[in-house]
Amino acid sequence: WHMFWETQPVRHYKDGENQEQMEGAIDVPQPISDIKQEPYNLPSNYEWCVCDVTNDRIMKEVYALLSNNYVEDDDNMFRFDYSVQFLRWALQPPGYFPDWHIGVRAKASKKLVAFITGIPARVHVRGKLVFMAEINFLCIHKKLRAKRLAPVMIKEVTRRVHLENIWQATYTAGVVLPVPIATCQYWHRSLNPKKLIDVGFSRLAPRMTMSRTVKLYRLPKETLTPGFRAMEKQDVPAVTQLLQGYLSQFVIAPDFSEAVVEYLLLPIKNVVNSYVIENPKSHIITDFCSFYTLPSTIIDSMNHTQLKAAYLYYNVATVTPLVQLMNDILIMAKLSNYDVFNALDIMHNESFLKNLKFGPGDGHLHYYLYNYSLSAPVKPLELGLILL
Ligand code: YNC
Ligand code: MG
Repeated sequence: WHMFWETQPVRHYKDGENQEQMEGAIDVPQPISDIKQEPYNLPSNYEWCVCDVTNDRIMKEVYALLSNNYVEDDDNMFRFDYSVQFLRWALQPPGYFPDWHIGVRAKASKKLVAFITGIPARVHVRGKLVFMAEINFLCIHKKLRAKRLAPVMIKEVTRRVHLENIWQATYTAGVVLPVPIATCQYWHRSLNPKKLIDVGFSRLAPRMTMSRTVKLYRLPKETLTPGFRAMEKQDVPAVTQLLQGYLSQFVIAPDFSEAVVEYLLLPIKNVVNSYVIENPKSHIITDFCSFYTLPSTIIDSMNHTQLKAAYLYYNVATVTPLVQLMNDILIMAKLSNYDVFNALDIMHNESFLKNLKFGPGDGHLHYYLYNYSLSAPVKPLELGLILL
């Protein structure tokens, strides 16, 4: 029973699986003038604020909230440690709305106790272009949990999205809510097996010694594909073309303009790494791959405080075999001292995961749409969208 979600324009379990579903918006847009003009009411000791992500002092508060209270794994051993730089990058794409970065403060102390964000995105859904909000970083301080604050925050971000005449949203979560459009799994590729075993992220396989394990995951000292190099600004048109061509085959995929590609995919140290293959003779850009940096805090460890993780982001292989491209990106991550490389089983990732010694993780990532019903659920390999 979902007291809040029952009231929202999302698919519900009672809708019935056998019954054929319509595809498209669940509720029609309202006239903007009918949208509530004032924010929703918070419990009387709390107040709304806008978190200006360009402000260092405010970003320190956001970082403190998230690094202590955001997503943990099921065993509470690791917690996401999004950096300030990363949050700035994730929250200011072209056309972003500053007032979709919403905080809640205690009235008396002004302490930041909760956060939720939205950014605008154009997403293709089975060939239709839909303007959406991507909702992320919903976080409530551990001491304020289970007080029904989350529904108020979700309603408030929804109100602000509606005021921009946007009626659909997408989000991912580790928890099951009504109703996932797809359920994916993370796979992990050890780069620094000794540390991963030391901190309890992975275990020594039966009948394996540490030295055999280290050898198993060893990677070459340099990339193998001729013409592999970091993406540069001049590559933006070619990379945009590659992505548009490749992503059009998926049921759900972002609509990438050159402006968005330049913003999201040009390398930023410790935030996003992107590479192209430039054919040494023709100088044509034939392939592209990228990852983002999201460390986790190791909650109770003696020797280590942080796990340095790379997450596979967008890739396009047109000439180089995908498995070879992915081997090169693993090599780059290893050379940059990452401990682990993570990838979802979306797009064509299944084709290389086992080959490149990724192992399945526990825990799932569920994808959702708000106010949009699909006529059929989507398989992970039909997903072309990655949220940060
Ligand atoms: C969640 N992750 O089911 P019912 S992911 C959505 N996403 O409602 P309370 C969630 N809803 O079931 P707490 C949710 N988790 O009664 C819980 N809920 O209908 C629902 N964790 O509220 C839940 N971050 O305030 C229930 O719960 C209701 O105090 C209960 O707060 C929840 O960013 C939370 O995992 C998650 O900080 C904030 O546990 C808290 O427990 C926390 O009593 C650690 O809430 C961090 C964490 C979530 C990461 C994410 C995506 C969020 C999507 C939100 C939905 C967006 C909808 C679209 C809006 C725009 C629409 C347009 C147009
Ligand atoms: Mg609460």
